[in-house]
Amino acid sequence: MNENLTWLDEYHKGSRYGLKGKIIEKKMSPLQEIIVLETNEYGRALMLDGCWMTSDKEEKYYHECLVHPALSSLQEISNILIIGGGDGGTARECLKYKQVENIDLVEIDNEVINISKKYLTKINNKVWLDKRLKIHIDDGFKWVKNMTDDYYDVILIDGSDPSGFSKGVYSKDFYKECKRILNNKGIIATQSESPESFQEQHLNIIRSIKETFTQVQTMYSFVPFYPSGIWSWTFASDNKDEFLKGKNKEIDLIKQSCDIWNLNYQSGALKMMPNKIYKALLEEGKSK
Ligand code: SPD
Repeated sequence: MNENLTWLDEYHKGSRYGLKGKIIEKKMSPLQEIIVLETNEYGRALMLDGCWMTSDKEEKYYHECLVHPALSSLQEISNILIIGGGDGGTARECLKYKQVENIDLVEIDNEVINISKKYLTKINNKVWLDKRLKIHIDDGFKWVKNMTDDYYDVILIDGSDPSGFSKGVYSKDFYKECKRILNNKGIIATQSESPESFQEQHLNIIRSIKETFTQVQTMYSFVPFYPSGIWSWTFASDNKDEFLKGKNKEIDLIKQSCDIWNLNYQSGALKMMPNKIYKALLEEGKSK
């Protein structure tokens, strides 16, 4: 590929994060602009409303870190809820666990699913054929509000940055509903933005989750082309015994299948909270 190459950038607070390639899809859905870029170095990359979501090359840094700390924790996992995740990467990682019986993937934008099915086949190959995966085109907050108590073992929030229609799934009211529909051993995992380029959003997510659950931990790692590169995932539960301790029986096979995640990586990443974030949270704790 060497013709018609163009730079496509995410602009964020006076910086820009770009990839060079060829635009192979660009359309407006009723909710947002969707672009797929074909690149030499990063493979195919998905941008929603000017923000990078995923690419063939770096997606495992993100999806493995969102999914495996939570799923590898629990001895039994049958029912999973994914909010967002229309590119299929999060579902792919969950489906690796043979004991998983049902995944409800609730994506607000049908076009993201259609375009991901057509172009992001390296990320989601075969995922859509797995009968355990049920796709629901719906608003995540509405879905959670209408769900019966104690239903899910794991809830994974794989949304865009918290603004516009995504904002609701990062709110305290939303986390309260998640707690209600998780069973008593259940774990919630959410992408929790960057401690550097989205510091306020990052702190707000952790604060709201800490007000809702007794066990909360944040893991830090890299997603190379997201603003500033450093990213985070926050995990929470009311079950101390099976929280981030790697008790799932399928863990050895899962480790072999991963490019990024393993329990060592996880335990290092769980100790990476930048001191300014640690101090900000500590000060708030003291003032309560
Ligand atoms: N700034 C980008 C945040 C995007 C988080 N979700 C990415 C979706 C990948 N499945």
